[in-house]
Amino acid sequence: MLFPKSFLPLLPVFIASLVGVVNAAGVVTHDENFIPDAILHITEGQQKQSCVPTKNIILVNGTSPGPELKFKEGETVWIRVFNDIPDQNLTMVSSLSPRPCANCPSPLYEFPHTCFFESENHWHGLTMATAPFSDGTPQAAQWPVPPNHYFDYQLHVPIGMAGTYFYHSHIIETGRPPYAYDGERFLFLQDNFPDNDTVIEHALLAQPMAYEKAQTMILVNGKGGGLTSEGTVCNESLSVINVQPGKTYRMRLIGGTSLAFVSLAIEDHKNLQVIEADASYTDIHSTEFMQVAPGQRYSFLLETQSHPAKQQYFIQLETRDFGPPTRSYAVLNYVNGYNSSTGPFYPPATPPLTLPPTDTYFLDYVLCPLSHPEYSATDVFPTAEEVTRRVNITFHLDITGNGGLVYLINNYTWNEGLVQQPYLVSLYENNGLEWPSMERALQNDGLDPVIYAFPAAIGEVLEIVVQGTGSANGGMESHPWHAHGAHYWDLGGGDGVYNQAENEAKWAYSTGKPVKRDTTMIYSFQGQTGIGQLMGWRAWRLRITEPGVWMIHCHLLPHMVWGMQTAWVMGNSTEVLGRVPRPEVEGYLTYGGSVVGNATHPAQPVDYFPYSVWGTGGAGGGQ
Ligand SMILES: *[C@@H]1O[C@H](CO)[C@@H](O)[C@H](O)[C@H]1NC(C)=O
Ligand SMILES: *[C@@H]1O[C@H](CO)[C@@H](O)[C@H](O)[C@H]1NC(C)=O
Ligand SMILES: *[C@@H]1O[C@H](CO)[C@@H](O)[C@H](O)[C@H]1NC(C)=O
Ligand SMILES: *[C@@H]1O[C@H](CO)[C@@H](O)[C@H](O)[C@H]1NC(C)=O
Ligand SMILES: *[C@@H]1O[C@H](CO)[C@@H](O)[C@H](O)[C@H]1NC(C)=O
Ligand SMILES: *[C@@H]1O[C@H](CO)[C@@H](O)[C@H](O)[C@H]1NC(C)=O
Ligand SMILES: *[C@@H]1O[C@H](CO)[C@@H](O)[C@H](O)[C@H]1NC(C)=O
Ligand SMILES: *[C@@H]1O[C@H](CO)[C@@H](O)[C@H](O)[C@H]1NC(C)=O
Ligand SMILES: *[C@@H]1O[C@H](CO)[C@@H](O)[C@H](O)[C@H]1NC(C)=O
Ligand SMILES: [Cu+2]
Repeated sequence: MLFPKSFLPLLPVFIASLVGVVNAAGVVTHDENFIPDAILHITEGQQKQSCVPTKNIILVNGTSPGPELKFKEGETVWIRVFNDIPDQNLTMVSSLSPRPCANCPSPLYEFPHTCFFESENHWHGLTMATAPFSDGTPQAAQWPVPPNHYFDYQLHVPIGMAGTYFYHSHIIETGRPPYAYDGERFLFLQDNFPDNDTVIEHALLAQPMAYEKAQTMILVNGKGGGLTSEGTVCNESLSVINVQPGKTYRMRLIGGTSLAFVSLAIEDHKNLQVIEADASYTDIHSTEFMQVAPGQRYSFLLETQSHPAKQQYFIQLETRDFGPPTRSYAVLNYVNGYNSSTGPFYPPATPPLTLPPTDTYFLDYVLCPLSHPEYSATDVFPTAEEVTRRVNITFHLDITGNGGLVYLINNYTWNEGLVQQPYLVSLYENNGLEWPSMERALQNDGLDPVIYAFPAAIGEVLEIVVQGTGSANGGMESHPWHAHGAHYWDLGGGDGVYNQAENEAKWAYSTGKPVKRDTTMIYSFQGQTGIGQLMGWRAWRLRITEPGVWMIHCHLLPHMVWGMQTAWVMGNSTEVLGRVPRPEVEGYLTYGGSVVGNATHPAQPVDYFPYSVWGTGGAGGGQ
């Protein structure tokens, strides 16, 4: 067991070793003798997805979704990502995608103003495992990768972090998963818009806002068919999930959509046994349907029938909350023997299932962290008494004078003139961007409005309450809130206003216990309230242990575009900048610096993990 059972006793050691790490993490030259653990080529290409006509989308190794990546716990890996898009910058983003940035006035500005909508590529949820400049958030942590260059991302997967992460099928294997199963299958969900990213982005940012179209439908592993948001029938061939009778499969359900909330069930297979939520193992919780929001991941065990009455069963998926209802399918295909069909299969004429309306408490207060010491969280759930500070993220959708849309956080909106560089770069350079002030933050519910960041000190135990308020017309939408930097203990959510004592009482009487998650929901509940009135909340607890610059944001891409995101600076300057000190950090501080490689220059990244407190884990260098 290389990974500490608890962060707390180790914390002083952690900080001391960070501060004392000078010259430890060395710059390495990845010349022609270097072999990355995985290679990905990002391109843009014309593709037809289901019933949406051919348009330009982002491809990973020529496909969407991209190829699967699998790593083992304890391993340190290098993933080389080539930006083969000739005229666009790229980052493996926090949110969803390999992100080409066509017209980004500044990296900070660019975040709410570009370039996504093709989803699949980032180190989603794998936050503690990324080296400081490998998290991928462009405005927070790093410059984008220039065209025709590559970047070597270093990831380390601590023991105890097994689970389903993002990047299409980017999973971490344990040597011994806590549940037995015969195989695993992916259900990677995407949504599919009639327009390309450039068109959508411009329309979202137009004054007045001009994007009114909904996602056409849901894709499962890149394919889909059924009922589109225009009300038309889309008769395209479906994804096929092959299974054997009488077996148990781990189904990995990944919410790779950019807007759609999805409800899903399987014909004649009513016992979906949830065992993992956002990479945290849970005790088994049985449900007849799943609900998955953008950014969320679940695993459930599916026991197949021993003597199936037929060979194909439909997996039925419907969108919820945004846009007109759509319906899509995949096929659970029993491969019973020599005469089994492998398709193609098409959508049924009538839906075999009736899916429930949105459950606004889906899996809340019922999941329990897996009660097995070897797989339980590495820190201990902080009680209400341990909380040292409450922070509010209070959001509000406003309509500008010209009809544009913008999200305010704690009454402030991002001022695009503020920073011309990624936060972390500015903090190193100390050129104009001072360290966020806790004094100012305490006067604004946790936000320093001058720097537009939430500061936190290492060792604090925060209760973060994300609160929705009625928009400029009193409306309230659903939002999946996602945190980088660490998984938080999820305290549930509800209608109205958060009340800690009431919520504690609710936990005391519920069957569940808080689980460590990274993407959880604020639902729209009644969908309407007074303008500015609090309505809908989600509460988290978090021990601040990871120095760095991290994002916490809504995972709906249009909402991110409208500013529904927050930057967090955790730790003081010694702690944050000490992770990779000068002079090693130099190559990261300029756009196109020595850290990126190209045809004539090898990449020279910092080899961060061999020297880190996480231990060398795997091979410490990759191979
Ligand atoms: C992506 O393509 C490259 C080059 O063709 C190949 O070397 C690499 O293995 C592929 N990556 C994956 C994950 O399949
Ligand atoms: C996106 O679509 C618009 C309108 O069809 C087109 O003018 C533009 O060239 C497309 N952009 C890309 C990158 O494909
Ligand atoms: C890429 O990003 C750099 C740094 O922000 C910027 O100067 C450049 O114009 C961008 N290039 C493109 C094609 O967007
Ligand atoms: C869908 O297309 C398939 C293959 O062309 C065809 O066999 C099937 O009858 C079609 N279904 C409907 C409802 O049109
Ligand atoms: C296919 O095989 C099953 C037994 O596995 C048998 O019951 C069925 O009749 C076969 N179907 C055809 C079309 O041969
Ligand atoms: C935001 O502004 C409203 C109205 O001016 C005020 O009532 C509220 O207290 C403010 N919230 C914060 C977090 O400052
Ligand atoms: C957070 O919001 C609640 C509800 O509006 C308010 O009572 C509280 O004062 C706010 N600030 C803090 C630091 O809790
Ligand atoms: C940051 O905090 C550490 C630990 O408390 C302390 O040793 C160090 O001096 C602090 N650095 C700054 C710049 O305040
Ligand atoms: C390759 O990288 C080197 C070093 O960053 C740079 O000087 C050179 O211009 C780059 N070549 C191309 C074709 O971009
Ligand atoms: Cu949102």
